[in-house]
Amino acid sequence: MNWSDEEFGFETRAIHAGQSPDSATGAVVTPLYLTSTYIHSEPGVFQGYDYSRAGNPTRSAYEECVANLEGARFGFAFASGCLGATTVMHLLSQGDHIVCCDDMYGGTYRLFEEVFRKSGLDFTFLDLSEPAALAGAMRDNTRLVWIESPTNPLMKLIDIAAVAAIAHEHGARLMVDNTFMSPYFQRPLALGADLVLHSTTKYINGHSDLIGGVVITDDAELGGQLKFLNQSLGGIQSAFDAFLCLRSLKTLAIRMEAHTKNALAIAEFLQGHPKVEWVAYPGLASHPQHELACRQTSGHGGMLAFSIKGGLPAAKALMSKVRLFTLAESLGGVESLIEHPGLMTHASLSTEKRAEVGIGDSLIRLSVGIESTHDLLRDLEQAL
Ligand code: P1T
Repeated sequence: MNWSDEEFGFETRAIHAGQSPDSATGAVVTPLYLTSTYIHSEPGVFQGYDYSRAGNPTRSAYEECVANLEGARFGFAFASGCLGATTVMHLLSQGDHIVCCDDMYGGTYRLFEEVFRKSGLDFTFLDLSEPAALAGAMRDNTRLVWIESPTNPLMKLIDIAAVAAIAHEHGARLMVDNTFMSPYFQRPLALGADLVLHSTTKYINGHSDLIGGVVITDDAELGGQLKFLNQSLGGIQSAFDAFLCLRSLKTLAIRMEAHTKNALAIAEFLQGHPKVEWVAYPGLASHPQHELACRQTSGHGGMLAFSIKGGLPAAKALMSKVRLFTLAESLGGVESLIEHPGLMTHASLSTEKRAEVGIGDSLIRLSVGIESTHDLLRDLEQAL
């Protein structure tokens, strides 16, 4: 069946794309194929699968479904978001230059600066909230532009269509880390991006019970290269984790709506609280790029950042007083999390780098879950 987005809505495709009843048993749900290898009827002749690093039916169904949701033909599931990023870096060669947004997940920054710079790749990090800044950073050897939108943790937005146009003018490709929005709210490939990454640890799986990543493209050449790299580097997602992600996709749409409803209520509450300096949530009219958020995404998601008055002591006091919000790294799960980027997710950045990007001591990040709105508000109110 062709689950085209012209014919079927997101929710339908999230439940059916890449999946049909099992031909051997009639099982409605895609079975979990726990096998490393597959029979050959004679040497070199097999029924589509020969070895699970190269392909596994459960993983294939999931890869097809998640790629479909991003409006693409090719998806590759990895053991983590970082392994997806690592594999993308292997599309490049020694001496190539990459331009990245300056505010990004600390682990991705560390991977680029402390691993791939040593292998001869060159990186420039800069604020791309104004896309025109990109043109000045492009060089003859720039092959890739790498952005998050919204950025982690400051929730800055980047105009994907504008950045794609500048990257392409200079012969480079654009990668968008779409982890915060999920394909339900933002479709970077339709805006001109060439590649999309998700840490599926977050919204795509949504239940905080696995680590995973996926890289998606609709470009046949990139798709072929990624297939080769995924098989050669071997950073594949396990069949069991692919099974869980495939199941989770079925509720992505309703989860994202619930995350957004709660996050907006919390952002509005925090914005009006005397102990809060500022709140960064793209769904608030006070967000400097609210207009872009409304144009580029169909919803604002569950992530927000805010600055508390009183610096680190006040931030620590709040994080010790919450009862429903769990003090933990990660995001995108059904349960609400609170964290301190400077001491937790972005601790791998030097103090100077954090200051330069704007990740201060009073910055707190929330991943708003899908618990009762009232309970979440009450928890923050008592803790503040
Ligand atoms: O943790 P992993 O699945 O390897 O994904 C890395 C990653 C990539 N991109 C973004 C935007 C991310 O937020 C992450 C992981 N982030 C966290 C663990 C965090 O708490 O921000």
